[in-house]
Amino acid sequence: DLDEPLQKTFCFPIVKDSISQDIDHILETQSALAIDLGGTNLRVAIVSMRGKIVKKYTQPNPKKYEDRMQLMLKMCTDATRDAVSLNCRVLGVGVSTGGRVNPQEGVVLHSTKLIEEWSSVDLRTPIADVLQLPVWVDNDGNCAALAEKKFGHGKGVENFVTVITGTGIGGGIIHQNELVHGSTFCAAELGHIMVSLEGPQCSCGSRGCIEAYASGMALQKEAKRLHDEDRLNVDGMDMKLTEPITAAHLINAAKLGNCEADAVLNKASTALGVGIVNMLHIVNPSLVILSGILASLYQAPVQHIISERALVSAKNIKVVTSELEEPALLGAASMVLDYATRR
Ligand code: ADP
Ligand code: BMX
Ligand code: MG
Ligand code: CA
Ligand code: ZN
Repeated sequence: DLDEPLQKTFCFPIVKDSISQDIDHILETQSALAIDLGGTNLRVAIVSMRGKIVKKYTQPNPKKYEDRMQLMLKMCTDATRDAVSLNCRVLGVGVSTGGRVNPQEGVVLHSTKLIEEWSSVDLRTPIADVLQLPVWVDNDGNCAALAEKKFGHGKGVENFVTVITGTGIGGGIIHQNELVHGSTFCAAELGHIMVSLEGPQCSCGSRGCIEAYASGMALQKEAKRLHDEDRLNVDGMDMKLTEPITAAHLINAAKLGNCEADAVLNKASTALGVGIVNMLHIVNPSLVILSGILASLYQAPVQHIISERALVSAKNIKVVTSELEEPALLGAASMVLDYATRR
């Protein structure tokens, strides 16, 4: 066996290997705490520098401000405790949330009915006080865009748009490598692009928004309506009476030949497709990334509607489905990882 100094002198590959192991170690251990507050779920995760979710905690997002803050802080302190035993050094906290967010202040300015009691909420101060860590906050769709840019299909893409389907529809715009926030932090609220003058009521108070046609909640509403009228169930559909009706039932029914369910999905995809054509004509991205639970359902129809209804110069824009497990959470983490490691 060579002793250490000799190894360094004669066996360069071994030395190089140990350096890359050190870098590996840093990339594995330096991590962020990520929080995502959505219309249905509250998630917290420990995320490594490489974008790996080391551990994730999910709870229903409480309806009341006090309960929500309390649960969020409890989940965070539990996660920081677990981080120690998982050998993760937490550098800071990144928060993704529905609503208009001022990222400079770390404040949620305003929310739709999707998250109640969630306007004029300072998130930075209480989280920083409890955890004694720096805190970054942005809108969930914007976070999803950051995640695509750092870890996903948006890597190296200068101009792209992302649309994320959950309870609602979130959006993020990367223009010349930067997020677009707008003059009052209301840019990229892509769920509220309107595609009809009448159209279904949206949780924002308006109507005809793509969120009111194509979100998880919109499909769930339609599924419930068909179910109540006894028109959802078809042969081969195994539905327990106790389980709550979701968008999944509607999709399943359509697959098994339920024409009405199929018509609802068609309308939803068309509304989303037309909404995305509008986005193409405003920001002219080179790529559209769909994420969230319904992304794969919408990818092909949206691509088709673009080919039919976009201006010639925007017809060939590609629509892809995200490969990221949790874009909003990963984007929240990326705000920490990018700032905390900046020299
Ligand atoms: P949020 O960020 O809004 O809290 P999530 O991204 O966690 O939401 O997604 C929750 C939404 O997805 C709910 O509207 C729920 O009904 C819907 N959903 C859950 N499971 C499925 C599924 N298997 N197929 C389609 N929709 C689903
Ligand atoms: C709503 C709106 C958006 C958000 C989107 C997706 C609020 C509280 N939310 O359109 O800001 O990006 O929902 O949210 O105003 P999710 O609940 O589907 O993740
Ligand atoms: Mg969400
Ligand atoms: Ca947004
Ligand atoms: Zn709306």
